[in-house]
Amino acid sequence: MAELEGLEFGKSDFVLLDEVTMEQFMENLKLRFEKGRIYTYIGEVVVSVNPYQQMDIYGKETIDAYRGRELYENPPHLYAVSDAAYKAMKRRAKDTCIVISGESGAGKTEASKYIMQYIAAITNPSQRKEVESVKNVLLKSNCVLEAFGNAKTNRNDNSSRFGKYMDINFNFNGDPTGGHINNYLLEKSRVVHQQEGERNFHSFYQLLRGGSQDMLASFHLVNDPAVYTYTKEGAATATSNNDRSSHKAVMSALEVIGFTKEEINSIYQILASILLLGNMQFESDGESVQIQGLEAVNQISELTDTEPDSVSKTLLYRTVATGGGEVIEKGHTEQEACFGRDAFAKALYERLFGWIVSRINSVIEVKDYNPVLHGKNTVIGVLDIYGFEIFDNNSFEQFCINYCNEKLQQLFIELILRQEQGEYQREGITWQHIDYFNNQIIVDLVEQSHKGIISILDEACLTVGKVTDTVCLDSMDTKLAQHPHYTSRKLSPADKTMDFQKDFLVYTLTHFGFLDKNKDMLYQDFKRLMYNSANPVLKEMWPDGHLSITEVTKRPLTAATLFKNSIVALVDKLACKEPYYVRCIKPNEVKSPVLFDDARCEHQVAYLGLMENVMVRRAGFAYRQPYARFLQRYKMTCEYTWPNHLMASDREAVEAIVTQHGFQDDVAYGHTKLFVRTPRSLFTLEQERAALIPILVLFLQKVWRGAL
Ligand code: AD9
Ligand code: MG
Repeated sequence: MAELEGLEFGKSDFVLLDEVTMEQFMENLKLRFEKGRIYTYIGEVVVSVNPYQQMDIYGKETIDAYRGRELYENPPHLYAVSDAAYKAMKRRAKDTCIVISGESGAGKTEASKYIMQYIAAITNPSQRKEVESVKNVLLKSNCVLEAFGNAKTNRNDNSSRFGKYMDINFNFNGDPTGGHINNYLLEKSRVVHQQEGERNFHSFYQLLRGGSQDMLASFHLVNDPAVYTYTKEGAATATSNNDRSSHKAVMSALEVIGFTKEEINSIYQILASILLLGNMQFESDGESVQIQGLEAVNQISELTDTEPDSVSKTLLYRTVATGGGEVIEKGHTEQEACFGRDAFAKALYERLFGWIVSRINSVIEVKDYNPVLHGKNTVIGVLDIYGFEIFDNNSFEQFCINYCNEKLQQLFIELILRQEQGEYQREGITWQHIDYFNNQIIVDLVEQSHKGIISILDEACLTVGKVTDTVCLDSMDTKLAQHPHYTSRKLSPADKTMDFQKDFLVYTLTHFGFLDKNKDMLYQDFKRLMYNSANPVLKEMWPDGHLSITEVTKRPLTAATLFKNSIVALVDKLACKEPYYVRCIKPNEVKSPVLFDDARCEHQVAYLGLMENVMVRRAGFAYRQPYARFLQRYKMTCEYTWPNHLMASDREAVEAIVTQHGFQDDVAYGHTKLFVRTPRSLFTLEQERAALIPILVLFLQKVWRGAL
């Protein structure tokens, strides 16, 4: 591959290392980071190290330099991979996807934004209005989703607390015509509780600090996050985000996307209701429970367009169906009332977020697409999903997040490694087997029916009576004791060394709070209250509120099962596309632009499977094409194959082309396909083909006109 810069910047592709050892890999990664070269390839995979400083590599000139170019013509960059995914989509009508992975704070969300900006910049050269508006909505949606779905954590000031997969649709011209966003498991527990030093979702601070006095007054709010239970923890926490200016940007983004004034107002009314709910206290006189201070009840009923009586009743009672089919109202204990209030606040936020996503989707949805008229509608998917997380206190969310990462790692292994080896074997090409860690076993540990962790959890949640976290964990200890990747919480911390792959999931199981979060219980009465709201936006968010207590399904799917299903669907969606990968690495824990923490980085390189990736890539062939396809594309570059060959087989004809161009040492001949080791060989052919096309067109025009 071309050495585009001097060696003082290290090797631009890890495939070019003298020896594939961890030592050399790390040396190269570190050298490049220190020289400000944050991107390095492994073949077509981009390895990115978070620079923790603004880099001057995303401007218009850089975009122009990468537009339409081949991967190896420029130094490694996200833009090159974006262009490769775009070209594959446009030239070969292939659906492609760009999967961005890495741990929290490694730079995934920033990368996804640069990728989208690149795609926006290189499309729609004729500036068609409809296309510009689609692009604008796609770009603006990031700002809104970050406000409502991101928060400051101890790992990252702008941490995505939801997973995002965005499909961008293209027409036959290669211009974006629309898109669709899927969101995964918003960490809603953050609405009511944050760890020390962390914040609630940005949206709350933006409203309180950036909302006008009039707006705040009409919502019965004051402009100080320290006043509200739900935002108190993060009130004094410094972040690099400016809440006030972000509020303006979000309001304007909402307008650009097409949210109506009423809708925008409803969004902020819901946020205000949540803040007011959080401050609500209950008191018990031993017999019944009361709400302290009824002012908040009136304010919440005003903000949610519901009756004050219904609000207070819902906060204090629940409807239950007795065994005899009788429906009665049961008063909460003080503890139940607090639980109900928090569950309601979390659900309000989660449904608000879900509604915002579907509202954006309704704007960018591809309308009136006629495949006969417009040709195949192709897609580029961009996946930016939360990375591995290990906190001091890990809970259900970390379990889900880490499970999701294991699934994606499995897909990576499957697509890059297994698929590669399988194909060489099928094609009869000599191939040196490479050992890799197959994490199927970990994925099974989590998701297998009946004996996996999710099944055991669900079983515990569905058991009538009191099953505590301890009982559930004991049951796991019994059922999973023999599993090589299961570590009981009873082991002393010293025994729980973090081996790079195997402990990501089991580690999280040592902590509590699983059952409640998995049950994700919300009294049906809250759903009915919201469904009966006179505000159409709110009502729309709670369609299930029309069910009466006797109609409610007794056994709704648990949070873990719902999450598992959504991740399985995501993996299926990715698996049928041509994947491109960005693997992000976080250089240090202190957000420093100059510090390269060797141990932390090596750890990430190991669990991302990058060494295996290099080995496969070195052993393998970068490009492959069925003989007939290759011939079709390049036959014009060889006198023996143009316009038709007279050889015994396509394979022989392809051999003739390869030999004529002198890269026979760079290829292998499979049963049905030609394998090319380095891209340079194909590039030469592409250039020659491009130079010949205008001549051929002229020639054919003359033939048609009868001039020849
Ligand atoms: V999490 O799993 O959502 O918690 P991400 O998404 O991987 O995480 P993010 O993209 O948010 O991390 O990056 C964290 C911070 O690193 C950003 O807020 C920037 O301050 C910084 N960063 C990341 N990438 C770049 C970059 N290419 N240039 C400059 C960057 N700064
Ligand atoms: Mg992120």
